Amino acid sequence: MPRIINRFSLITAFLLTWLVLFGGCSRVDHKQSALDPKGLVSQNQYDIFMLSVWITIFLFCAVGGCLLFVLWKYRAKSKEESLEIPAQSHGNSKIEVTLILASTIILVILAIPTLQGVVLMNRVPDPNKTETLEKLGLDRSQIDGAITVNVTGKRFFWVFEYPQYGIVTANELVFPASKAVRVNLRTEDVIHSFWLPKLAGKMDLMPGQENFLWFIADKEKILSGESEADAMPAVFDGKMRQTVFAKQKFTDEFEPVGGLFYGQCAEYCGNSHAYMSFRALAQTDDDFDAWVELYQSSQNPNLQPATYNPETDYATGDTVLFPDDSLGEGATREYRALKEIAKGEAPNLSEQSWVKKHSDDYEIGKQLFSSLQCVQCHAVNRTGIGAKGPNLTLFGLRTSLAAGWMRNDEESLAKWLRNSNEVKYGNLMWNGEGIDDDHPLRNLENEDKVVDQLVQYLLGQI
Ligand code: HEC
Ligand SMILES: [Cu+2]
Repeated sequence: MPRIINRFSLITAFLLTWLVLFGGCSRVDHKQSALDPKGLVSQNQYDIFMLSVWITIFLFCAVGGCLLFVLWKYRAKSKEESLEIPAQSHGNSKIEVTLILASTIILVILAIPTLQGVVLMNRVPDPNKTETLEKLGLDRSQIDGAITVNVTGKRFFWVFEYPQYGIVTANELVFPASKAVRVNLRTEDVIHSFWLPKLAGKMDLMPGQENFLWFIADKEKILSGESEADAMPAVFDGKMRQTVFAKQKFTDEFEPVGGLFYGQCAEYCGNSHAYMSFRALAQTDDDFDAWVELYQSSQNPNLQPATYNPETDYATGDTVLFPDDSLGEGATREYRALKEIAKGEAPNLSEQSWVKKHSDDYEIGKQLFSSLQCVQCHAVNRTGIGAKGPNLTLFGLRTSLAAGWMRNDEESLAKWLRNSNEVKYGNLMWNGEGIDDDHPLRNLENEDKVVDQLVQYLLGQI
């Protein structure tokens, strides 16, 4: 009987230990898992990791096996034997040389792919080296069409600038799935670390030094048999946001959405470090181009609507400004042409010709955005590249809020605006330089109407 109990408690202890040790680990394909590579560079790092895991398992078995063998073979078989002192010896050159050689060979086996991996991650392959491309399974067009993103880490969010296109955004890195992405890494304050486990691995951002990494998604893995439109919902028309919200009901929920990758700052940088995440959104070439175009027109001051001009022909959908005194003295408001309007044809706001582009709440929210001094830190155009806060152009297309980790919906956004410190402790909107209790942004807690108008304005950026 005691024997059974013994065995039973042993098994229980084993299972409990297992549970404690691995209960915290979740699915291998979880959002920030390096064990679920979906790109060339991350796959390479995964392969090297697995090679070292197998080598380690082999060593564990070999050393452990030898130990068990020796323990068993040379055990004392009788009482007398256990009292005898065995013959003493010291060293065995043959065994020692063999062990040194074996360790060296193992290190070389590990070093070769590791060094190759370092070379791979440090430079985008030369498009003229057909042989290298073939070995990596890449097509020349994937490299020729590479895009560049200048990443700036700031406490506690990310700025993404696309120098080729002259646009800038924050916290969501939109990229074409079939092209290589060069990432230049800079920081404006302390050391951060850019970690995009499923695609790119990890690299530090150092003050006064520019670091680099690159990645290219494995499109087949993202599609996994689905059509492009289903597997990679478009960002520019809001499909990505809808799909993410449909699958993930709460802020902390994770359900995989094709084309959506999670990243994280991986170097402690202050109070809100744990919430300094970001997202990378893979797109088809067409959807990426459409997204770039939309951004370019939103961030191009020459394309902003002008005051109505009786000397101009307007096409259906054109936007112009008309004065609107209901929004304040000298205020203007955007109107959209409902039909083709010839020169001077509809100088007045006839309902058959012009329609208000935005709701009243949106327009008031837009004014509040200036009067409450949000513009002190936020830009809704390209000029804000050095701004203290994230660029909010087309904010209504973003899936996430407060650097990648919250749902960007009306409810979370209102919560954020009421008291961002409660949502993300230590963030530099609430605790920024020069912000004290008198600043308007610290006094929105009970201003439901104002908060709602700001929300309408911000999410209306589409
Ligand atoms: C002192 C500068 C400052 C002021 C003033 C300021 N913000 Fe911010 N804002 C920030 C910073 C910094 C962040 C990034 C916070 C984080 O995620 O760590 C931020 C984040 C945000 C975000 C989330 C952006 C994203 O990419 O997730 C929104 C929305 C926002 N602010 C709106 C506002 C509004 C509306 C106002 C005016 C009431 C305002 N901010 C005033 C600095 C400021
Ligand atoms: Cu950090």
